Amino acid sequence: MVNKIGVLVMSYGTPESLDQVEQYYTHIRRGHPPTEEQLQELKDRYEAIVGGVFPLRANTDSQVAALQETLTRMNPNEDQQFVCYQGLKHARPFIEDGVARMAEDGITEAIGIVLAPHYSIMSVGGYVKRAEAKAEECGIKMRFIHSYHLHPKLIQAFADRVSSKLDLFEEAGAERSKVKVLFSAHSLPEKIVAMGDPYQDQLLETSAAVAEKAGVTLWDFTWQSAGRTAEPWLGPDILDTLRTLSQEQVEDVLVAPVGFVSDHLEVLYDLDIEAKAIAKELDIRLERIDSLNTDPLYMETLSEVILNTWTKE
Ligand code: FEC
Repeated sequence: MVNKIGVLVMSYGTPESLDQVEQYYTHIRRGHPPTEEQLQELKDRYEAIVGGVFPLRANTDSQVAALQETLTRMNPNEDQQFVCYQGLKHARPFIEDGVARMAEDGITEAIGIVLAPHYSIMSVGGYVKRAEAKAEECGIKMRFIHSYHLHPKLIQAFADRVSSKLDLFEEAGAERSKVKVLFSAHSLPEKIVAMGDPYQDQLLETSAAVAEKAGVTLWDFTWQSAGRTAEPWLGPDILDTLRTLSQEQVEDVLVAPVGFVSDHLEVLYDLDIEAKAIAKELDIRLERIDSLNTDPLYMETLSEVILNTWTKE
């Protein structure tokens, strides 16, 4: 008999329509509803990217489907079958819904992975805590992958994207070695540093590995998308970094958001609209690497990490 193993594939989640933005934002703010002004500002950002469509939903669906296909193809053991379930942090199906569905299907053993390569207690840690609690309630034995930020196929996938965008700069007449590559990721509150959180170090390790693979020497790391709260967030923010680069007479910048794996608001708005507008004012040519989405190398990264973790433990 084939043994079915659940794979809880966790991602941030996004609303399904503009009507759901308030509920979604309230969930992100741990039950505190946003003000009218904050809500309108977020709706405006969604409308600006694709006119009220929420690309992260279709992208997560496609990633989970592609992962299922890749895992099935790469799984060497015919006696066990890996079955993917989706669990979102801030929207339906919630992480708890995904675990409950596994239980309904009779799954007793599962593994959890997040569609974000770097660990922070405030990001991946939050996903894992919720999945663990629900799994315990449902009697499912679960193990988790906390990070995979240096997997060679992930590094290769990012490096390929950096190289192909540098080709475009060259074709447009720029000197390849003078293009500044800015690796970026979602900022988090500064307090994580005092907590000894590995998030920042892991991001720098990914950036250095991608730069090396792509033969890039002129690079830096910057934060983006800091939350709109009073507490200090990790900086510098990309908008400030662009201003500094302008003072240093840098004309060509390629941003590589290595903390994200798909097209969504933080990439399509914060980089493609907001950062590009500032770059234009500063006379900087700013381009962005394509997102991984269902890149086969990314799907193989996830599959290998899942299969290796499963057989090792
Ligand atoms: O396209 C979409 O609909 C969703 C895009 C989206 C992704 C994403 C990823 C991460 N976040 C992380 C941390 C925080 C913290 C706060 C926070 C707030 C927001 C808000 C929106 C939002 N995030 Fe997000 N995040 C995305 C979207 N995020 C919208 C609320 C408005 C705003 O501040 O812009 C602050 C919460 C608080 O108020 O306490 C912290 C991290 C990631 C990357 C890892 C992951 O994917 O889990 C870390 C995608």
